[in-house]
Amino acid sequence: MAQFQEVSQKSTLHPKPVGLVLHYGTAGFRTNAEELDHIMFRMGLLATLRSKKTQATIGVMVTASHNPEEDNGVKLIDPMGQMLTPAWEGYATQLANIEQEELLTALKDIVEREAIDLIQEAKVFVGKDTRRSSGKLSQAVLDGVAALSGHSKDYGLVTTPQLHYMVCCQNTQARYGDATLEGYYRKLSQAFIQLTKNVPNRTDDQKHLFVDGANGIGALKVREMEKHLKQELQISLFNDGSSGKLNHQCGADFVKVQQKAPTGISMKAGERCCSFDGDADRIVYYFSDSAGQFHLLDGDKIATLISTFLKELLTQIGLDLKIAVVQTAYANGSSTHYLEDTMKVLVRCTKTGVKHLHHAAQEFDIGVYFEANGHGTVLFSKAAEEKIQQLSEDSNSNDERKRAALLLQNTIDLINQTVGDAISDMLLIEAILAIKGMSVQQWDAIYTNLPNRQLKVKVLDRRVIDTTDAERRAVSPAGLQEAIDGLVETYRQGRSFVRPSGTEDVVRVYAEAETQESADALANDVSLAVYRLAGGVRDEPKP
Ligand code: NG1
Ligand code: ZN
Repeated sequence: MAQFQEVSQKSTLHPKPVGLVLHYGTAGFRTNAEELDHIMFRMGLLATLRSKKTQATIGVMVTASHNPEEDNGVKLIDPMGQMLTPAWEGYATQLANIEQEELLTALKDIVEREAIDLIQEAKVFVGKDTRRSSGKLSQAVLDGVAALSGHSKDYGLVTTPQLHYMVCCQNTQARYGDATLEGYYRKLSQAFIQLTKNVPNRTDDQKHLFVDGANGIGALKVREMEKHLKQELQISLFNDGSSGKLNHQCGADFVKVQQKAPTGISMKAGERCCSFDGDADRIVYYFSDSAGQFHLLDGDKIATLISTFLKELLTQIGLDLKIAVVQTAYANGSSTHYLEDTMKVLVRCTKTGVKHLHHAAQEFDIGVYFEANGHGTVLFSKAAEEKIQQLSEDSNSNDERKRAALLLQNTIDLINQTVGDAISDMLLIEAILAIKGMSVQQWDAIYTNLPNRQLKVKVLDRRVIDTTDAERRAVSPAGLQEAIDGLVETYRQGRSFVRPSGTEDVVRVYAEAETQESADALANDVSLAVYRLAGGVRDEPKP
């Protein structure tokens, strides 16, 4: 095929290190940046094929999210701004691992299997984070697109959710918004200002927020956004990338895992703070109390705040829409109890990985999904959006109903429904706290987290662990689940599960219990069971 001649030539400029094998994992490809040039070129090729197949614009984001600066990675974005369909993840892995001389055959194979018309035009949007390696790697993506005569648009430095948003805007003929950064800032800031404009007596303290930008792209973009917020939100930005290292001792992942404030932020007791991760698709909040104790408000607390707010508005407008919260097994047991028993909200549990949560959330009129680590958003069904819009325009409805419908309407505009978005989530949380007149301490006090612990165990081959029931139970290796059940029974309010990580070569162990000592002990006991029954390597886990 003539179209492949250029691929043949150009691919020699992006050679694959012989023998290197990588998988399109939970969050695309991710590894040391030195090993990624060929992957980027090939993902440019794949995105072009995907664009021809779907007859729509596809996105390619160059980022390694919360990983260290030396790493990089790439994620593909499907037409509606969602993550690449799992059916094509297999092609991505195939293409990534094929040796140089087999590349054309592999491409032809995809073209045939998917019945792709190569004459079809293709368009690919490309974005990158602030890593040193991102410029060169995103150029390799652009080379891949060009090699198959696709058109590309290079957005340069953008957050991951901003690129998802652009792709969705482009493919909905701007019904979702304008596919420009300016359009993104305008849509979100207008919604935020509308939501907060009638809140009485907001003090400067209430308008003030500390933001840890993880020394990454989110810091740059929050600065750009700030101008549009007209002082309705006053941001003190830390870890803005001017001196510190990306994700080093800062960012959402650091704060969540270490359960402590990032370096570089000077916060006084009671002040509201939040941290983004390295590509600004995750956010967590926190504060320290007057006794100096650190309080984390993670994805579970965020989902609780948002779903409570939405449920109250639905009650006010009298719309019977089905709302649900989607979590993973990592959600704190207290959050699940609170949502189900007190809030009477439906809760669903899915496997780890945003695509699973996103998919499950699509089944409801309103699906609020968050991973405990702070990645999440809210999805509204088309029917729900239409009903809410009708009510907000209905001249017969009473003031309270109309006000609630307008609030819901602006809430929909504020949310980036394509994917978790730290900037959009931050504005939504700030708006809800303002409207409810709620302090961060009151938000935190909605429920109390059960003490918990997460550990990692190194094993020879983590694939020996197979799980079921949304990863809450292990079906192999033999005897492991029975061992976990036996251990859990010995702790009050004990719960524990294990699963192979999708992003690191480890088995993750999670445990929660009535006290921190118990949670630590249970996590350690279960780690030991994994070590013994699932082929542990190196030293035995110790308390
Ligand atoms: P793995 O490594 O599969 O546990 C981690 C996070 C996920 C998700 C992905 C992608 C935990 C326990 N796991 O996955 O929630 O965010 O990274 O970034 O936080
Ligand atoms: Zn991220």
